[in-house]
Amino acid sequence: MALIEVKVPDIGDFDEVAVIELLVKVGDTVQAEQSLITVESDKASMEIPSSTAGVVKEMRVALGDKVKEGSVVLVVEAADEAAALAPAAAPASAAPVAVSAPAPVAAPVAAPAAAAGPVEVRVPDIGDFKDVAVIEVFVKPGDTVKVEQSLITVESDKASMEIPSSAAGVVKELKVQLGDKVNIGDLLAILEGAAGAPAAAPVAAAPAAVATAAAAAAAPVAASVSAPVAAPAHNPTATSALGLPHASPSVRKFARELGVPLAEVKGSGAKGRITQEDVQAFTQSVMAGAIQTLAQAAKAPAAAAGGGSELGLIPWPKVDFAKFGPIERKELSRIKKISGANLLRNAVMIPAVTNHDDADITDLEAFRVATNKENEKSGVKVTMLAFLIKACVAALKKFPEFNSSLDGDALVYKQYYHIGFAADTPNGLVVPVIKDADKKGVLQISQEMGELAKKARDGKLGPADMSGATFTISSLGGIGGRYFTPIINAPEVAILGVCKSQMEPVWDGKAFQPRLMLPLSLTWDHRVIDGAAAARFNVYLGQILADFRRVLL
Ligand code: CAO
Repeated sequence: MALIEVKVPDIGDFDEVAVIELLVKVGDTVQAEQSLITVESDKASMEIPSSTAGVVKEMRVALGDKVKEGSVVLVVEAADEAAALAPAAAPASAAPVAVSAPAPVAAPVAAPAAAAGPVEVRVPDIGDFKDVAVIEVFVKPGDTVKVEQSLITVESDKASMEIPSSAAGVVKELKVQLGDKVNIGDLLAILEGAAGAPAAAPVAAAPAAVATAAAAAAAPVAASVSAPVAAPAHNPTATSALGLPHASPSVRKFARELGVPLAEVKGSGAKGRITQEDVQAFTQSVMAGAIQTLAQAAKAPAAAAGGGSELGLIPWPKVDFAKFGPIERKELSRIKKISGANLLRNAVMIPAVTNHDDADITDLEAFRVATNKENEKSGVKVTMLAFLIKACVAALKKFPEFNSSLDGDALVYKQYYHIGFAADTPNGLVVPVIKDADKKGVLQISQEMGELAKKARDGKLGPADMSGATFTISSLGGIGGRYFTPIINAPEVAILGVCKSQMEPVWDGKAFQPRLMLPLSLTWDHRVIDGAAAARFNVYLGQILADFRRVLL
């Protein structure tokens, strides 16, 4: 087994570049062409691949080291003799990925020289890689650019580089936009008024050639081998003006996939370089901050009424309504302020979905009417809502996750069935709770509901009357409508909306029959419940309402 020194290949005529990432460590098995380290200049970064396959025996570079062509990166125990021979025979084969040996002399750049007319700026020879993506565009039509000023950044999965202008002038037309894929020779921009551009401008054919005209002219091939890395440090205006965040191509790619703006990420690496961990930490902090913001917005009643800046939204429109006609201004009731803040939090924080269905309550309504007739003297009116509460309890028992609450990463299954019902009062919406509905009959529930609804209307409900619900029903049946999308009453995970029943023709397989159909709208928390479970819940609820004997099964 031969020990092979893997060296930095020919990366152009620049002196030294900094090692900004170590991608392997001692003991790792590497493949030929696998990236070993990332190096970076002020204009570009690139990954240096291995010239051979084998096991890493020794690292010869550390973060922050400066390397140049010929510097030993690491020592590899070659996988086999053939592989061991390869790099010895051709060390330069490990040219930095994607920037191998572009030849500026071949670059099809229109020579701007001192031309006064339109000048075409094209993608220079950027090596043997194709279809690189434009990830940054620094100029726009109307901008005045100098020779060597960066126009765009392109990026492959292994390297990113800025493409400088080969001429000076005013950008008349920009021929690329973000996301475009470009290749050598593609037209980038048309410049006008290029008079005064340096006569030596053709050397800008390759990005590296911006180093110096004289140097490039003297040693064109070497100068352009690692074109972007060879880009000069003597273009500080462009760099600082652009303020590009320092990050390797893979980190840039990672950030782009997550939609993280690198400019806002604080780098923890050498000289503020952004690492993958920094991008991850940024994402986590943004998520945590967003959730906290939502919670704060929900807590503060004022946020419910306006603002929106807490959520990064545009401000609430401020309109002088009196301009359009007479108005009267009334403060929101205390209940409306409190319920508004809760509704906002629940609407924003719960990934809620609503399923709509119909239940055939023809027989149930006939039974309810008959029961009320029999009990006329008792003074207790049996309501449809009381039957719905009993039916829901049966469905909650069959589908226990609907009777649960989220607690961090756990689900708390409640073994009691306290059912809240939305009650409309002159001061706003309140939700009194029927406790232990599973242990009570429809008559008792009807009676308690009547009492609680009266207390609600009189503004006499206490906290105990409104706490502990495991599931809520919101019935608009006495009013009208077909379906609606109720908002879950957190920390519950589902709510049933009920609208007005009506006679409908229902096909029984032979003929249409007039049936009393009750519209149901079940809203559920998708973090806890799946769509199929919600559909099953509704179907089962409908079956029970159609025939309560099913509860006994
Ligand atoms: N379909 C058809 N008719 C219905 C019905 C339904 N689903 N539900 C009730 N009705 C009828 C009843 O038969 C009754 O008619 P009669 O007066 O002819 O007997 C009438 O509507 C009133 O019904 P009820 O006395 O049984 O009252 P209720 O149970 O429907 O409602 C309560 C009680 C407290 C829920 C109700 O007063 C209320 O506040 N509803 C509004 C709830 C609400 O605001 N929800 C929205 C929340 S989201 O903003």
